[in-house]
Amino acid sequence: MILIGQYDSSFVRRVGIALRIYELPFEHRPWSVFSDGERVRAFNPLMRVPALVLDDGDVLVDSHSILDYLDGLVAPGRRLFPQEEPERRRAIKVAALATGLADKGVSLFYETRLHQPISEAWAGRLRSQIDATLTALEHSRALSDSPWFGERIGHGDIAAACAWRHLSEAHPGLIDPENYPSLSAHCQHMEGLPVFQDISQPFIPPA
Ligand SMILES: N[C@@H](CCC(=O)N[C@@H](CS)C(=O)NCC(=O)O)C(=O)O
Repeated sequence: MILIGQYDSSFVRRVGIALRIYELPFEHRPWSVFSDGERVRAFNPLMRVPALVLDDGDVLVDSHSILDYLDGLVAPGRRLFPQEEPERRRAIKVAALATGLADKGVSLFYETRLHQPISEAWAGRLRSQIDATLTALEHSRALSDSPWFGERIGHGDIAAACAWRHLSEAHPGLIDPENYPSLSAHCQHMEGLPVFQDISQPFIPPA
């Protein structure tokens, strides 16, 4: 398998971390959606990352779809979503909120860095969506011990930490960790894990 995209994308990173935890061998092509846009488009008409090229040449896009496929490659007991309800739906909800949060962070970056003039109404809406979602994740995280669900980390834990890192680096000063103490501690802990240190890249703004 070939994973396309840079690890400064929280979406690419969550897929890379899952591939590593699942011990699935893959090649990594750290292409930028801007400077390598046409190379990315050859694999994904959306010109978006992540894209995962399978061994038969088929290409999966969108981190959730990719992880759904990868989960099917491993035994149920190793999957990174809990298999029992209600933990499963709760973890799926956390992952969805975290990836939605990352989407808002990406949109805010594009609005403030790539769009002239900046729409303050749109940027303000994005900031309020980011704050409300961080608050919801904080409440959820504060209710759980470590890890968030079950006995080991899962897609929800990973997605939240990847989104936090991207937001912090793409929007310095936007997040005040003191407002989200449980979430902040969670993300710090995750970043200390070997797999997070290995599958990582500081944020590189598009040229
Ligand atoms: N919902 C998608 C979001 C992927 C996404 O927004 N990727 C960004 C990089 S962080 C991208 O490729 N942006 C380029 C563009 O949309 O033009 C997923 O979960 O994979």
